[in-house]
Formats: sequence, C-alpha cells, structure tokens
Amino acid sequence: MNRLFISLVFIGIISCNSQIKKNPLPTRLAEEVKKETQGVWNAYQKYAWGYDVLLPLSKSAENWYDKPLYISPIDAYSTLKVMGLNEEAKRIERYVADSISFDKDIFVKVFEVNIRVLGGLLAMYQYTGNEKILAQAKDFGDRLLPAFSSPTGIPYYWVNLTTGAVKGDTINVAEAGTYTFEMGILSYYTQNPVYYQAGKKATMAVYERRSKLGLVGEVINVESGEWIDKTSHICACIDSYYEYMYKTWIMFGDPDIKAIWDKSISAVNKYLPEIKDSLLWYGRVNMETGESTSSVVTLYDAFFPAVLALSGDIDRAERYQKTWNWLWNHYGLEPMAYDYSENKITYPVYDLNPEIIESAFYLYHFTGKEIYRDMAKKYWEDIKKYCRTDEAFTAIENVETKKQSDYMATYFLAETLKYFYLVFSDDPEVNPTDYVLSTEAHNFKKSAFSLEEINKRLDIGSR
Ligand code: DMJ
Repeated sequence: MNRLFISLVFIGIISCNSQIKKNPLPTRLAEEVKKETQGVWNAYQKYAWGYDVLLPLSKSAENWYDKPLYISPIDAYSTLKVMGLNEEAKRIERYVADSISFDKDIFVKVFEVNIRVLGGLLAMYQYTGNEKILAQAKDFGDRLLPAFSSPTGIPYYWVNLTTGAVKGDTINVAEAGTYTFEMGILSYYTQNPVYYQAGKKATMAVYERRSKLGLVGEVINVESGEWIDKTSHICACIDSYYEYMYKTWIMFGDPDIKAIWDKSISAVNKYLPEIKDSLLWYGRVNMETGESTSSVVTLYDAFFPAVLALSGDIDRAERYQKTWNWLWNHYGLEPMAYDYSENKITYPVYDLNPEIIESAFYLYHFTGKEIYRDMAKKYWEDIKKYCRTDEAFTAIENVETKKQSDYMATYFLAETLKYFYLVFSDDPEVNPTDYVLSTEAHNFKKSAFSLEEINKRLDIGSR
C-alpha cells in the first residue's frame, strides 16, 4: 500500500514535472521578448521621442520627411498593448489624442503611411474607444483620399497631407492594391463607405488588368493603367496585394474580393512555383507567357506561408516555410534578395524584417507542431546575437559579415517583436483564428465587427 502510494506520488511527481517541463521555453521566451521590447521602447523614448525612427548605433533619430509623423510610436502601440505594456501605450494614446496634427505640408508615400500610420491609429481606437483617436484616424484617412483620384482609381505614389496635391504616376502593385483592410476598418468606424470603396476600386483596377493567365505585373501607370513592368511574382513590390485579398475576405466577407482571391491564387500556384534541390520556391515569370524571367526572391516572400496557412493550404505553407527556414539557417539571418538558381545573395542586407517569424507563428497556431516554435527560437537567438545593440536592435548591412548599420525600422516594434511574443506565448488571445492581423501586424478582433453592419458601413455589394 505504502509502496503503491509512494509509486503513485513518484509517478505524480514525474508526470507533474514532465508537464511543467513539457514546454518551459515559450513562456520564459515570451517574457524575454517583452523585456527586450520594453528596453527598445525606452531607447526610442530616450533618443527619438517625437521622431519617426530610432537610429540605435548613433543614439539619435530621424524623420522620414521634413516633418515628423510619429511613425514608430503609432506603429508600436498595438504591440505594447498585446504585451500588456499599458503605461507605455497610454503615453502614446495621450500624445496622439492631444499633441499631434497631421496637417503637414509634406508629400508622403501613400502605401507606407496607410499600413503604418492609419493602421496603427485604427488599432489604437480599437483598444481605447477614445473618440479623439478616431478623429485623428479619420483626419489622416481624409488626407490620403486625394491620392485615389487618378483616372484608374489606383493611387498616386505621393500625396501632400495639407494640400492634397499628388505626384508619382508609376507605382508597384503592393503600393497600388494594399488598402482595403485599413480603409475598410476606417469605413466601419466612421460609418462612411468612401474609404473602403476607394481601396477596393484600386485593387479591382489592378486585378482587371491581369493577363490571360490570370497574373498581374509588378509596376503600373496609375493614369493610363498600362503595365510598366510585366514581371509577375509574390515578392516585394507585389506581396501584400495578394495578402489583402484574403485578409479582406475573412474580415469583411466581400464576395467580390473572395472571387478575385480564388482566381489569383490558382494562377500564382500554377505559374510561379519551382522546385530546386527539393525546395519549393516562388519565382518570377512574364505575366503574359508564364515563362520564367528570374530566380531572384526577396525575404518579404516569407510572408506567403502565413497567408497560405490562413487560407487552409497547410501543405504548401509548410513546404514553403521549410525553404525560408533553410535560407535563414544557411546565413544565420536572411538576405534581402537571393538567387536560388545561382545560390547567391543579390542584396545582402537584413533590416529586422518580420515575415519568416510571422509565418512560423501562423504555422504553429494552425498545426501545433513544435518545429515552428523551434524555428522562431533560432531566429530570436540569431537576431539577439547579431542585431542587438547596447540599448536596442539594429539592421545588418551584410548577412555574411554581420556588420551592423544604424537603423531600426518601425515595423520591428510593430511586427517582429509582436510575432516573437505571440509565437512564444501559450494560447495567446491574439491569434490568427480570432483576429486578423494587417500586413503591418496591427491586430483586429473579428467578432468586434458585425457582418450586417459591415455590409452597410462599407457598402459591400454596391459594385
Ligand atoms: C512591412 O512594412 C509590411 O509587412 C509590408 O507589407 C512589407 N514588409 C514590411 C516589413 O518587412
């Protein structure tokens, strides 16, 4: 009896220990990521408060334009909230509500500020319900709208935030068609369909110019709608055009967008994949002939396993993530551009980009396989080893020499650190089933948007 009791206790201890030990890393790592984020945020406040970007090596700051748009804090807000860094987040909310104005006589890149500034403001409103924040988001959205006044509906590259003047009639497809998500949320919150309809018109205008094969090119003229570059791929310069089709569909249920996703993804999966040394790559082809034009890919492409997994194509997602994981491990960080036929780097920088971590997070969520957390763990160790500075993290000039350069992109706070935190957290509240994360990782809870209201406020079905 005693022996049985002792054995049961022993077994109990073993199984209890094994439960505790089963996954000791993730929570500890999530805490570590949170601590590092706090450190990075302190460095931003110390050296760059009021500016767009922190320069971690020179401990100074820089703006994108002549005047600041506060891009780092606005972009960082949702990450701070996800990690429960509420005091830090509150300071940003107060600052945005009471101390900043977007009435600035500067030309801004419509695509970049839409995903970072408008997306960040909308996430801030979602968390706070603060009407002053919504007013800022609406004001900013209104200042972007003149960009969509081209004959095709595809936005001009630049818009002046004060005058509404536009310039830049040549734009890549990511910059042309990545608006429906933020603009849709702005339409929902303001009950005015004008924003979503502008974003949707731009996406449809690109899609309607697809080739007979169902592919789009890389660069288009916003006035004539003519293709300037007919190279088709999923790399940087097109990437989020596809990402927003699927995410817009699951967020707003717009059947027009679902239809173009279905057609587009089948063309992409038909013409772009190429197997090299048993690894799956998505290369570059001519949009009209489908013939291969280049095997140079960009590290941005590592967003695609996440989108594939989200759309239910787990098999392709896992195969493609394996490719990116191979490349990461080959160099200990990813190069910005790589030629998979020649096995050589064509552009050696690593700018603290999030995509491969994002995909590890999605795949861990959808498959539950520990290998994806292990991948993320390796990326985290490498980033700490090579990109860490005494107070923050910085970009790498060359992934072979690992020489650091002096720049911490705003998406490092918005995306990279957030995805690390989420993949290392057990059962996180923010996950790809309950939330849709924008291309800049701003997270929005699906159940907070009612389908009936979406249809009304975004005017879905009006085309
Ligand atoms: C981010 O700013 C966005 O995810 C964008 O869509 C492309 N990638 C960068 C970060 O690499």
